[in-house]
Formats: sequence, structure tokens, C-alpha cells
Amino acid sequence: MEEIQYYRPTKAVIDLRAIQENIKQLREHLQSDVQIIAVIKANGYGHGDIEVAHAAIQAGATILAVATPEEAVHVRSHISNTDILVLGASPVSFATYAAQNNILLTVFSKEWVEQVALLQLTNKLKLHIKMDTGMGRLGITSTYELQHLYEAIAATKQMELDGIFTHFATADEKDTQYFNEQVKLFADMLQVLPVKPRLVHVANTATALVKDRSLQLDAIRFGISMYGLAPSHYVAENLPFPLKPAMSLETELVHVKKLAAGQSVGYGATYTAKEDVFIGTLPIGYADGMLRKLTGQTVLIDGKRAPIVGRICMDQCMILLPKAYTVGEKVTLIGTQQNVTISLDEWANKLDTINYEIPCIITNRVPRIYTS
Ligand code: PMH
Repeated sequence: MEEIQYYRPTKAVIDLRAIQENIKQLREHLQSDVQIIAVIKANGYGHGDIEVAHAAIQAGATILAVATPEEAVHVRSHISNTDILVLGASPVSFATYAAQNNILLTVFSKEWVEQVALLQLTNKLKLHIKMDTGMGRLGITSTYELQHLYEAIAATKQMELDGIFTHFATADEKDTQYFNEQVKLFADMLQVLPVKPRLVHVANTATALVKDRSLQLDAIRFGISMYGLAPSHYVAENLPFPLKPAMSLETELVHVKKLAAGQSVGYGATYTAKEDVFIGTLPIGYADGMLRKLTGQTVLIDGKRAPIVGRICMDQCMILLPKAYTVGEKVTLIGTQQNVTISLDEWANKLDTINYEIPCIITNRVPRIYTS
């Protein structure tokens, strides 16, 4: 890949070994014939789809999953052999490219199949039927629809039913009632199919890690914990193996100044020094995904926590230094310094959201740098 010269010291460091370790641990936990689908949608949950895909394949993943046709095209332009499943909706107009490039599409409409059947496809298009068993998102909801969809696919030589799947709404929660209802509905609906397709899959990370092994079926869709993060507090407390977070966020001090008591920092002058203090300026701001709500969040410098003071700007923010450090001193916003860790979960708590959202909101301006 093209080498880009970076001048600003702000970077997201992605530890590909951590991703591989998480996959290998999952592999140990799974029955041997269960395949691992590496979920690399949304640019690999912000970690970089291509780099994560290569690492995941090396570690044992055999299928890649993305959300959109565009993501599939991007991955296919770098990786030629591995199956890519598009989990989201694809328009009829994508069927030709998908068939030619071994991209598996999610299907949930008989009309869609009938329209694709009118195209002159040169290769068979592989389809995965999506069943909505309680997520209320994509998917057919009745055995009637399943029957007709199945027959529409079987009626054409252009397409082949390669898989069938559903997605759970509450797999990461302790209470199993809703989850069990989804499991039962899926099993009941499956009875309609005269032959089992190659891949029946239901498990996301939470299902794979904390639910019954019988739900591993033919494949696991492994997302959040491939990146070393737990899907929920409940799953975090019941993990079958430790996870290694892959992403750190780092920068350096670009300016250090002494403020006298009474002087202020940032837009709105919201922070005023009560005594003489040292303030450090970091070249990262809300345009990098460091949202303004993160004021007060601490960062690590020299293994110590230092708080962000004043309002976070578009490209910069300021921290209260424990002493006068020099320009170029390393600052870790997410990650570990001298045994002190700021996790993605800590940011998620501060932002009142889930850890999934954090790597996704680190914008493209922040280069992803890989270690392996
Ligand atoms: N399968 C489907 C259909 C998904 O939408 C997702 C994640 C996964 C598997 C992987 O889940 P995991 O990361 O918990 O392992 N989808 C989403 C989503 O739509 N919003 O947050 C996560």
C-alpha cells in the first residue's frame, strides 16, 4: 500500500497481533468444524478493513462480512479469494458485480430475487436468506415468506442458496427470555427448508462467547471481540478467555505553557487556573472524533493521568500537566502507559454510549498505524 508521510503525531495504533490472538482464542473455544466470519464492516469497526481482514484470515477466519456493497467492492479490490458476505441490503443493480466477484448477498425479498432472475448473470449468485426473528430490522418474518423466497431462488439457475441466518437483539444480556424466543423461532422456521444450505449462522460475539455451544452452528459472525472489546458488561464478566484490545490512540505535546492564576483556556474561557499551572496542547480535536463531551476525561502522560481542561476545539485540546513536560512528550488518549490503562470502555462511559461506537467515530484524519 502507498506510504503516506505523516507530520502530525496523532495516530491510532492497531495491534494486529491482538486481533489474531482474539481469533485464535475463539478458535480454541469453538467446535472444530465451525467457521469464523470476521465482521469487518464500517472499515473494520474503525480499525481498517483490509489490514484486519488479512490478519483475521491468517489467524483462521474463512469468511469476511461487510455491511454495504461499497465495502464489499473495497475489500474485493484487495483480497481476491475469500468469500465476502454483505450483511445489509443490496440493490438489484449490484447482483452482476456480486456474482462475478464471489460476493455473497443477503436476501429477504421474493421480488428482489425475481428481478435478479431477469438479469443475464455469467456466474451463479450466492445468497444468504435473512430471517427476522426479533431484531425488527432486515429479514422475513414468516414461514410463508420463507417458502416463497426459497422457491423463487430454486426456480432460477442464476442463483444458489448458500446460507441462512438471523441476528439476536439481546444476546449480550443476562436475561435469556427474548433470546430463547428468537432461537426457537429460527429453529421452527428452518423446518420449512427441504435442504440445509452450506452455512446456517446465528451467533454474533456475545452468542459465541456466553451462550450454548449448540448455537455455534456452521459459522460465527465475530465482530466486537475480534477487536478485543466485550459486547456488554454482562459478557465482560463471563468471558471464556481474556480479550486483547487492538486500538490505542496516541499523540504528543506540541506546546507547553505556564498559565498564571486567573488565566483561562479555550473557547468560552471555561477553565480558569486557580494557581499557576502548566498547560499542554494536543493536536487532536473533535474533527478527529475526540468529541467535546470528553472535556474532563483524562489522558496519560509519563504514566500519570492528566485531565482535558476547557472546551475541546476542532483540531486541538488542552490538558492540565502535572509538571512542565517538554514538547514531544508522548500522550496516550486510549491505551496503556506504565501499567495505567485508559480503555475504549472508559471513553464509552464518559460519552454515555457503547464501546462499539468509539473506534467508529475516530475519523479518517487520524492515520491507522499497524504493529504486528
Ligand atoms: N452480524 C450482524 C448481522 C451484525 O449486524 C453484527 C454487528 C454482527 C454480526 C457482529 O456483532 P458483534 O460485533 O456483536 O460480534 N452489528 C452491529 C450493529 O448493526 N450495530 O452495532 C453492531
